[in-house]
Amino acid sequence: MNDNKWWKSAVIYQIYPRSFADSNHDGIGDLQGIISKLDYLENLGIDAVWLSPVCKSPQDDNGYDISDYQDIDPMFGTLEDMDELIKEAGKRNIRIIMDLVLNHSSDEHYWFKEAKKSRENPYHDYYVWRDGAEGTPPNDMRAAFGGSAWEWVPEIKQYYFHQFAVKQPDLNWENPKLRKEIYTMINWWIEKGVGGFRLDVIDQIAKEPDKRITNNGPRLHEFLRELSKETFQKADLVTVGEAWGATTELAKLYSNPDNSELSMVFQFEHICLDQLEGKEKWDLAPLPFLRLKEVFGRWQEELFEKGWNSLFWNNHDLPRIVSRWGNDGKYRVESAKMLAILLHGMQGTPYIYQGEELGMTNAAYEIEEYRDIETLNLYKERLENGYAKEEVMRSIHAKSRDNARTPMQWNDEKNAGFTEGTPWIKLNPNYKEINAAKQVNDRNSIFSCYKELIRFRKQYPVFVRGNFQMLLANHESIFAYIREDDQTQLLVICNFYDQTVDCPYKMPGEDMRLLISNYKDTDQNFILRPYEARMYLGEK
Ligand code: TEU
Ligand code: CA
Repeated sequence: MNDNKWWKSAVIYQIYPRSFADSNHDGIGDLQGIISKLDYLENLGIDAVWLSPVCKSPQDDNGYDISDYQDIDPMFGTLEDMDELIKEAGKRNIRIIMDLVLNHSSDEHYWFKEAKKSRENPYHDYYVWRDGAEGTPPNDMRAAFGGSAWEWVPEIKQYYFHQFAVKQPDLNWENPKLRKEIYTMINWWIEKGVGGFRLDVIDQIAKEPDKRITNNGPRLHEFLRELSKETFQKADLVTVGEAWGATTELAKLYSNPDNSELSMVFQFEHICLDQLEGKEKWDLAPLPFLRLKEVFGRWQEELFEKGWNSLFWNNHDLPRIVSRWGNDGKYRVESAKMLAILLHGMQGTPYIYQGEELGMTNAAYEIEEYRDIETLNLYKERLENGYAKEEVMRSIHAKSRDNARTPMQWNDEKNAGFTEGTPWIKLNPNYKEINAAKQVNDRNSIFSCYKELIRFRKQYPVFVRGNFQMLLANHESIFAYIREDDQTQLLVICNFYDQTVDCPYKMPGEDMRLLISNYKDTDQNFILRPYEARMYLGEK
């Protein structure tokens, strides 16, 4: 059973290696760069680091296109560097979580190079092939990064299926030989001492393209249970699956406390709210605040004692939260702290994406500065389809994945201390103002707020095991809730907007004390200032 697992009181920090810290001046972050920043992470107090992919890759999708699962890309370092990272992190009680990309590989993987040689090749069946005539793919399914999901290979007169880029052919999980090969590879990483895995688009592995099924295929949970039994269950690991198609019902399967599948999933219901219904993320819609509360409340309540939540605002695919649901101008500091306090009071395992703990913001660049394959394809496609350039740029500024991928802002010196060379992507020019050096020793910084929130989760069991009750569910600007276990009550009250508001919910009892807030003094009359957030704790 999963009841006393370490990852239930853990806070996990995500590193996007190419943008974190560059040790050898080539402008790209690397493993030695990460090692040099372990003290920073130890100071923050996190328990584990999720590393976006560092395996060998042509980097068409920044490492989410792997050509060798058992080697490190030379750009990031060597296997020896990886061993050193695991060891050095371990000394600081930090575990290393690898990113497993199992839905697809790179077309430069040995398996695919073999697979496309002939229909008889032993690796042919590692991928998803269909017959068809040139120019007439099996069906009109589209790939996530634009274009058809089918690519013609003239040598063998077949199409292969790819849900993402052309250079990311989908792996065929129907093939038991492939599955076995994957388990061997995972067990090799477990032997190396990693602390767990994040599983990329795991809900898409059981695709059935003939039925136009991409995620949540009929065999998905069967595959997951086999995967877990053959690998994860052999060690005390954390596993988190990326599942855009997860509902609370499905999440209870994935994160079943019997440990038969995964520890938890990333679900995206709270993330997809600011887009037009039935459209793409680029089709912007204002944040529906009441729905945000409804979504969080439902996930908190439904998974209570039946599964486990992950808690996150950000990752390498998402815009910066302070620019999205906070205020990256006048109230940047207040709103960044408010969003942190709101999320870290909930039940689940919180994830912090690099720079979030500093309140890093979106970057609004000219198109030439973007590097992401998804953004570049989108720009081309929408212009071809007659969209106005200004409109496309507005979408890109709001939603491009590169918003999260600008280099980490360490200090106000050259290139924000990220590299002494030429950075692979332009720095956000606000690094003079927003950087780690300025915040680490400032008790009122966003960094210190995160640090305290991490500490509370270790100190007060109510953070881990308390139930959840939404307060003021229909209030138009306040997000408030109570967490409770047999001994303690935790109360969180947040103003989500830049207007002062009178909070109708007054203190439940005088014995509650203020744990943390984002203003220096607290108003006893419960008038909440712009983005004001308060967290109270009381013994029952
Ligand atoms: O992301 C899955 C995914 O569906 C995203 O591409 C998402 O659709 C997009 O970013 C939002 O529009 C995972 C990885 O996190 C991402 O970085 C990879 O590009 C993708 O899988 C393919 O491996
Ligand atoms: Ca480097």
